[in-house]
Amino acid sequence: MKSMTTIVRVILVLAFAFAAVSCTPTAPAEPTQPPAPAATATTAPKVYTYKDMVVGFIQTGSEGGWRAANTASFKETADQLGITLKFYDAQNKLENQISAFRNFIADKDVNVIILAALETTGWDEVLKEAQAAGKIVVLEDRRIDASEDLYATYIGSDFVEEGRKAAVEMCKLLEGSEKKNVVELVGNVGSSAAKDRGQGFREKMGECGITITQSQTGNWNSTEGKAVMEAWLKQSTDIQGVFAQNDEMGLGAAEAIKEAGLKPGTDIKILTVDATAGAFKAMIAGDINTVVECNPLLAPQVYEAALKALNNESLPKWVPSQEGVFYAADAATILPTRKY
Ligand code: GYE
Repeated sequence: MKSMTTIVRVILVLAFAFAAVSCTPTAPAEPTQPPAPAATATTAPKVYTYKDMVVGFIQTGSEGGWRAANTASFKETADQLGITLKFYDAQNKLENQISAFRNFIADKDVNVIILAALETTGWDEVLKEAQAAGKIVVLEDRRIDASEDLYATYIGSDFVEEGRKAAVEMCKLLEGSEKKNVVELVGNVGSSAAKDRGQGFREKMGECGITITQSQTGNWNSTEGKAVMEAWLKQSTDIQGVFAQNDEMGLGAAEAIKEAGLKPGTDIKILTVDATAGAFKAMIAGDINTVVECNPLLAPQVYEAALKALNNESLPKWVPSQEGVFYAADAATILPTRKY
């Protein structure tokens, strides 16, 4: 009997031992770490090239030689770089520029909008819409009164400096003159070019006693420039100089001076801004005395800035153009070297 009891005891011990092994929850093994995720290649941001650029370009219009050269610069450079250019001519109407801006915002293909603004104001809403739509905006030629964080950068001239240069050069032209009455032909009055050139001229004209006796817009064109000058000459011929804010208005003024029986460039000095071929030819003819340069060939700089913005590279908020001054004595030599 004893041995039976022993056997039963052994069996029971063995059974329990077995159960212990199978039920006692083994201390959970170290939780197995989930497999390290495969090293996910971080998705590198796309690097844009010029061929990825689809540009909506809103031009002011086609008011003269400077504008024609500016437009040609954008079309030719786009072809050279393989950029898709959607060009819009606003025909000098601000409402056309605003609607074109919205059309380019709605155009899913357009990733860059370039604007040559007719006026400095009225842009905040469309700029915010463009930003919300993820479109890069670059200003060319004309600056605007809007927050800098609403556009990538502005590529264009320092028009105030152009005005200062104009006054300094007019002082040279009128040196020794008993009177220094100057009349000013202004571009379209809401534009940065007109506002800033006028400001710069007024900053420096006092250095030699220039007085601006008349100031009126000729809207950048020779027809209106001539008509305004004709009206002034009917009032008084006591005018020693003309400050024309662009070449076309200066050429119109020269015509009016001739028709009044006076000699432009001699009886009345003429200074213009832009330095297009027409101004060089007028300097060679003796009708215009001095020209302050304003560079229209901006497309390479603008497209380069737009590409940097597409690739999230930092940009200054303004890239000023480099420009000079040209004199009648040098015009014949320089004209053959000019691109516009
Ligand atoms: O001087 C004039 C054109 O914005 C700098 O616009 C440009 C001006 C230029 O109509 O000829």
